[in-house]
Amino acid sequence: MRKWETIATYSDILFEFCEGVAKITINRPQVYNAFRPETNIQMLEAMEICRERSDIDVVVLTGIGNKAFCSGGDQNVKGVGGYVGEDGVPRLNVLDLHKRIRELPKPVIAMVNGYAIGGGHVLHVVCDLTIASENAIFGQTGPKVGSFDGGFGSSYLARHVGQKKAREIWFLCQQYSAQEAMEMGMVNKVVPFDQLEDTVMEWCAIMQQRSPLALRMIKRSLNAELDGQHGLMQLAGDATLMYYLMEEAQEGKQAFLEKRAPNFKKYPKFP
Ligand code: 2NE
Repeated sequence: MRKWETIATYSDILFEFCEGVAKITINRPQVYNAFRPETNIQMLEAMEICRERSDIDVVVLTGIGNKAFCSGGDQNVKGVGGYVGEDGVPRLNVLDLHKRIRELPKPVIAMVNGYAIGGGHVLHVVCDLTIASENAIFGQTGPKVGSFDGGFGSSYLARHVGQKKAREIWFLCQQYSAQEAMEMGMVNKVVPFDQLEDTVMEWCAIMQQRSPLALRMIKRSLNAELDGQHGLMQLAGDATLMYYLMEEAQEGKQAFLEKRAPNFKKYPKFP
């Protein structure tokens, strides 16, 4: 039996920890785990904790129950200019969550346990890996319900499935089985529902044996190809982190503090 410990308590999500894995579960079953602004604010806060806590190696994103991973934006609170939170302000803050998932220097797995529809489909697309149960259903609804995601939800999707298929998914707004989604290249693995969490945890355990810094750098590198200057900045930031870990960088700082000329000659140059 796996024992999940609560990291923090929220109204819209569960945020739990087990064996180096943080699990964020959208907990709004009455609306098939649709998100409202508060849901995204809570997920953003949880992601920040995942970033800071060095005992968290991998993050899993899922939805409560066996019906839905996430059905996108909560249509009950969609107003003019975005989804309206309890503060009365319309927001599209799920885009901040997309950025946070891509920026997190740790793998994020979408554990898709049912419908991944609309903005819920985009959420799984943005994650690094997707493992789905056999009952999962994938699709976009934007043009059917008066919305679209022209960001990662389309451009990154096209990197997964190709331009023609991405246009089909968005233009027709049809639904696809987990098997079809895997054949298209947007899902890594499909398993029976009762094996979903075990399989996700097995994949997490494998990644936990790998070098965290190597995983971080490969995530940054794969993102950089699509994310332009922002992606390069993230990759370069990590290159700087690695440089700071070297004696050569320490010598520069030390020489400054000791008011002497730095001696960089003693460090090897690689071809
Ligand atoms: C998910 C889907 C296909 C399920 O269909 P079905 O027939 O199995 O269930 P049903 O009865 O439609 O849904 C069950 C309950 O969940 C609520 C429904 O209203 C229903 O409630 P009750 O009638 O039982 O009280 N529900 C489901 N999705 C909801 C939602 N998104 N907001 C509020 N309540 C929801 C089917 O339910 C469906 O198609 N849902 C709508 C999906 C959708 O259009 N989402 C928004 C897309 S736009 C978006 O997410 C977005 C974007 O495009 C760009 C940026 C940000 C967000």
